[in-house]
Amino acid sequence: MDWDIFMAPYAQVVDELKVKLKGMRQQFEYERDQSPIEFVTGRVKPKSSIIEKAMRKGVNLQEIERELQDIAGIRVVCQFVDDIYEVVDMLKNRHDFDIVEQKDYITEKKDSGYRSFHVIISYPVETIHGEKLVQAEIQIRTLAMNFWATNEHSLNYKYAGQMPAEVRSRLKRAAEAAFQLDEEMSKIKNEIQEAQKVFNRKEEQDKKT
Ligand code: 0O2
Repeated sequence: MDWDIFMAPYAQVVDELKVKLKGMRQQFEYERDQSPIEFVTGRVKPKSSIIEKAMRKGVNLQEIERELQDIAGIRVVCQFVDDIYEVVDMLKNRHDFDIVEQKDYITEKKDSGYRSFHVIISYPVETIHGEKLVQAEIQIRTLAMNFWATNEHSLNYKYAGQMPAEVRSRLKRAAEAAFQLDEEMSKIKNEIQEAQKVFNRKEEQDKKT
């Protein structure tokens, strides 16, 4: 299999989705002075990770496209837990892709302590051979969930699946602390948003003068 040819549509999907979701963020800022989307990132899964995941799941090369749903990955990071569900609803209302599956790891966190909302989509991408349906995974999470997941991901990599029990249990406690932070912030969401609106307007004024 020619890897570059195989990966090209995935890279295009990541680029297109980043533009579209960043556009949503921008539109919210113009219309509401604030957005449920804090920032958007995207990546194409590296070849070594694709092969490692395929082997772990017992998937052969011909089945990769169907079985690995996160070769194209987009991450939408929000300030508040409510914002996650607002973003999910907006994704459901779009007509430029279909939702294949959704996984709510917020109401049902993973054993590791991981929280996030995953939406798997089927995205029609134009290639030089015509339209191709490509799966992509959109992970939607709060800043606190993202902080935790990024740190846990690094530790998982460091310990290559052999994480000491003490580190694992600290991570579980940290996941709960991060979630408590989300809950506390949610309680003062309105106040925070009012303050941010005032601040944003001041910045806009400063830019004009
Ligand atoms: P990377 O490096 O982020 O690409 P699985 O069989 O659980 O590995 P599956 O069934 O494809 O994966 O779907 P799932 O559970 O929705 O997980 C897919 C992705 O979610 C992972 O991709 C991670 O990005 C993220 N994720 C899931 N569980 C955890 C977790 O416990 N900790 C962290 N930090 N991230 C998690 P990859 O391929 O594992 O990694």
